[in-house]
Amino acid sequence: MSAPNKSYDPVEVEALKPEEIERRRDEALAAFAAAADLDALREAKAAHMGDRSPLALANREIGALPPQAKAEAGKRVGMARGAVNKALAARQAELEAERDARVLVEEAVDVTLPHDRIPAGARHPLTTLCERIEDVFVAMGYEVAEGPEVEAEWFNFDALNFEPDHPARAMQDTFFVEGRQGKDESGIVLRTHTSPVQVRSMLDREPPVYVVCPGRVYRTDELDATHTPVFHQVELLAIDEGLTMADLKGTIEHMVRSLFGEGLTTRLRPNYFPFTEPSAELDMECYVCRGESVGNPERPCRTCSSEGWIELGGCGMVNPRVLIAAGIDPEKYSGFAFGFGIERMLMFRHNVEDMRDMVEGDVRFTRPFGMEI
Ligand code: FA5
Repeated sequence: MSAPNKSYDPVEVEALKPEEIERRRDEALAAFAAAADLDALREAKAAHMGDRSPLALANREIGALPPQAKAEAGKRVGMARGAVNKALAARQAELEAERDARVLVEEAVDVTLPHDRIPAGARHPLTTLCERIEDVFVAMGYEVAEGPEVEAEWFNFDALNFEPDHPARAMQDTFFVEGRQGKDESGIVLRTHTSPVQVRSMLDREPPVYVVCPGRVYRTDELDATHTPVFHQVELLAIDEGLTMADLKGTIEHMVRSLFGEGLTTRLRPNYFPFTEPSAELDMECYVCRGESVGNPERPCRTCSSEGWIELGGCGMVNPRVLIAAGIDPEKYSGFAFGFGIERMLMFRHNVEDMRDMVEGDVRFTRPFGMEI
């Protein structure tokens, strides 16, 4: 700001000359008119109306004028600033109206369109059931173990004590990826059960071994209501000193009660598997009728077909020959194993009548099970 000056004529101060004020005013008006959007207008406002703008600086010069000159200079600068302010407000309103109109067009939402055209997926109940089963065993101190789906014939059959001419080795039961090249060579198969993971787990660890092995398995079965060529099993293996069938039964009973309800019992029926001795088929008490439908035509039970028992899977004490193949001393250690199908369990747990529904990948099947995690 210039020093006060009594003989000072405002017209002589460069910044206050009428033509200079007019020029600054016109520059501001042109800048506002040229601003294409609100951001550009904000910049033009700072340049032409801000504290350091020419008209603001000219306004400050007025203070240094002699009193008689102040009024005239003040009027001139005031009118110019008033015009600039008005133009700014008008342009601001214009640009805001333009923006609002554009947003209405660009961000228009057609509320009549069908919503969720890409339906949200859902986790497959086979996956969530598998995870629940794993959780039961992890809580008991078991470790989750996995193995390859394309498996050496040795792990799938030989190490599990299947004789070379066992019918399961035939092409009509097993998908062969590569046949046996020589007499002592192992072929390659799509694993027909999760039991090869037993052998892998024993070879990978020192006893005691407590593993739960979930996984996909393959058989040359036709797809029908109760069979699929690709299905899931969970395998259980415990190797320790002094384990007996009682430990096996107690462990499975704990699983059954955790998944289906307190107080349920299990029963063993003799069976044969080459890799367990003795072997058994394990049934659980029907969790729906708890046996009350047996011999009671008034109260039939769909879940167990009024038999009172539901078949769960195969089990037994690990055959000493399998322990030897996996490098474990059968004199010191014993073990039990159990394997069952997850599709079958899902069927009786949720009244799914047709296994084909599980493999079709239709979200209308999976969605009612919810987004369980
Ligand atoms: C076995 O696979 C043995 N490895 C189980 C085992 C493990 C026995 C450990 C002893 C010790 P099995 O062939 O019975 O057993 O099959 C087990 C389960 O797989 C059956 O109970 C059934 O639930 C399921 N399963 C078999 N074939 C199919 C199929 N085609 N589709 C769906 N589930 C099947």
